[in-house]
Amino acid sequence: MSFSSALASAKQILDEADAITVMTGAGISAESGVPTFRGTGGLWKGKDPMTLATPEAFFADPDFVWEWYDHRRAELSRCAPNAAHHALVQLEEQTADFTLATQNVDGLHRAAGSRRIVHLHGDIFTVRCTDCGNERVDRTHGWSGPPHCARCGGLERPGVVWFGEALPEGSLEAVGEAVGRCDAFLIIGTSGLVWPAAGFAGLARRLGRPVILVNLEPTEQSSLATVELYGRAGEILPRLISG
Ligand code: BJW
Ligand code: ZN
Repeated sequence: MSFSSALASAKQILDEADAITVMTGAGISAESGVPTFRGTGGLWKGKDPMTLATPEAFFADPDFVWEWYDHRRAELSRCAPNAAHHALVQLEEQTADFTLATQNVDGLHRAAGSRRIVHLHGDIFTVRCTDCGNERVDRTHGWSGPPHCARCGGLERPGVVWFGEALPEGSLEAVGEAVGRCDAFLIIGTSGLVWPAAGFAGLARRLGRPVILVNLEPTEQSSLATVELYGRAGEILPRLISG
C-alpha cells in the first residue's frame, strides 16, 4: 500500500471513530529534541539500563542515578511540544471518548494541552519519598546530590517506573478499558519492546479494533497493524488529524 493510500485509510478509520485510544512512546518527542531510549543516539546507547533504571541500581548508588535524571530534567526543561503533540490535542477535542496512554515521562503531552492522559511510566518531574511515599512536583534541576523528604528526611527518588516495578495503580485497568471501548487504536513512536505497555496492541487486535501504527520504521508491533505509516510523527500526525 502506498503512503498516500495508507494515510487515506487511516484518516477514514479515525473520522468514523467515536472512541479512540492512543499509545505514545519516546518517538513522538524526538522532534522536540528529547532522545529516545533505543537505537542510534538513544539514551541507552553505551549504557546498561539495569545500572540506571532499576530500583536495585538506585539504592546501590543514588548519587549516580540522580545525576543522570538531573541531567535529563535539565535537558527536558528546554524542550517544547511539537506538531505531533499538538495534533493529538486536536484529536482529543474532536473525539467523544478519547484516551491518551503514554509511556513518556517528559510531560510534553500535558504541556501541549492534552487532558485525558494515562501516564504508564510516571513523570520525571515528580519526586517520591522512598520512606513515607510522599510525592511532590519539582521542575528544578542542577542538584548536588539526591534530594530528601521535607516530611521525614527520607531519600527521594524520581517518580518514574523502573524495570521490575509495577505500573501506577489503576493505569493498566484504565488503558485496558479504553482499548475495550475504542473504535481505533493509534500507536505512535514506540519500539513496542517494553511490557506491559506493549501488550495493548495485541489486545486491540484480538478485539478486532483497527490498529494504526506511526513510526520511523517497522517495529515489533507492525504485524499487528491494520495500517502502517512510516515517517516522522511530527509530519504524519498533522496530516492524519486535520480539520
Ligand atoms: C519515531 C521518531 C519520530 C523515533 N517519529 N517515530 C517479558 C514479558 C513481559 C514483561 C517482561 C518480559 N521480560 C521482562 C519484562 C519486564 C519489563 C520489560 O518489558 N522488559 C523488556 C525490555 C523485555 N517490564 C517491566 O519491568 C515493567 N514492569 C513490570 O513488568 O512489572 C511487573 C510487576 C507487576 C507487579 C508488581 C511488580 C512488578 C516496567 C517497565 C518500565 C519501563 N521504564 C522505562 C524507563 C522510565 C523512566 C525513565 O525515563 O528513565 O520506560 S524503560 C524505557 O522504555 C521507558 C520507555 O517508556 C520505555 C519504552 O520505550 P519507547 O517509548 O518505546 O522508546 P524506544 O526508544 O524503545 O523507541 C522509540 C521508537 O520511536 C522507535 O521505534 C523509533 O523508530 C521511533 N521514532 N523518532 C516517529 N520522529
Ligand atoms: Zn518522607
